[in-house]
Amino acid sequence: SQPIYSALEYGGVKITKQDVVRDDDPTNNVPDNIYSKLGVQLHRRDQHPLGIIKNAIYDYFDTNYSNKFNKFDDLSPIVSLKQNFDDVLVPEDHVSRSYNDTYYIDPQTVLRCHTSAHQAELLRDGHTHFLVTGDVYRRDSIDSTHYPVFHQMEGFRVFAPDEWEASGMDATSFSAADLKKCLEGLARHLFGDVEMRWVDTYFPFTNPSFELEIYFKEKWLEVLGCGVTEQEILKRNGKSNNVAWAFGLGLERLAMVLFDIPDIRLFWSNDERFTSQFSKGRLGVKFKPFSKFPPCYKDISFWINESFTENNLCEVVRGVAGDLAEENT
Ligand code: FA5
Ligand code: MG
Repeated sequence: SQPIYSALEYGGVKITKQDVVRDDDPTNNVPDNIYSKLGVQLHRRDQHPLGIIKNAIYDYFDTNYSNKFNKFDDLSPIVSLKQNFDDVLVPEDHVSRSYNDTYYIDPQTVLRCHTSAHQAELLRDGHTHFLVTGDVYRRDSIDSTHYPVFHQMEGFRVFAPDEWEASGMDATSFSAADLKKCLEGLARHLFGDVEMRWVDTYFPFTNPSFELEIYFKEKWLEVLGCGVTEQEILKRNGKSNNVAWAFGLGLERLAMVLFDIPDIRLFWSNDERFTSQFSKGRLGVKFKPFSKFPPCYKDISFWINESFTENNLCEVVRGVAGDLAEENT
């Protein structure tokens, strides 16, 4: 179903089309087709592959961390520049800040390009274990694994000093080891036995930083970024004496692996041949491809009399269709 422009609501806050798209503002680069994705919230539909995978990840965390992780999936994707970039230490001259890469509503307001935009506020609110799921927006190219609107889940865990002191490791190594163990466990929970590898990378907000790749359809597919949180972020938000880890999962990428979905564009399909293949809580389903063309029904009804035989009808049909006509059902 399409969102109704005038009725977007996040966490009880109403947002109108004018709040997002302003025709007279040259700094606004949010096109209508992107605006129409706001408020759809595929990740909150229990029978959609993104909702199913979100719930499966929740199960993993609830089971392994005795419900300690607080969950947020309704935070507004409209955030300040400060939330999206400054709060997570993205440098002033970083490409991700450009109008070419990010959707700007006005010079101080963007559509979040990652769920990391919510780390600082949640830390300040006193949360030490949290998961944030949401739609994120990037002026990215479109292909089978990239789409300008996709979904991420942020995970964040803060440790108290006694937790790493007992381990005999330094705080950073302890946190990195715990992070990798957590995410490898998650991958096994979702996929069972799967080929995966860690790749070192860079993020402004973590150090060290890693990406996890999974082998899928003869290629390595990047499914998440993560790392040990920069101490500066903890310091600014009242957690100077702690250490933390964070991750950002690409939910479509994980769902593609789990359900064998070959193309990211399918997640937006309202076609019943897609939506009817998934149901709440069912992880074992493998996607069955269908024609790219919309369904098209051409039925003919007619009256018959007692002298009708099936072969009479077949002859009439073959007279028109030739050998293309195959089966009577
Ligand atoms: C980030 O967005 C970081 N905020 C993740 C993070 C969080 C790192 C916390 C450290 C700590 P990245 O741009 O790599 O990182 O995106 C994360 C994941 O989102 C990717 O691994 C991929 O799975 C997914 N992703 C990125 N771009 C797209 C896209 N255009 N379409 C679909 N999925 C995408
Ligand atoms: Mg990446």
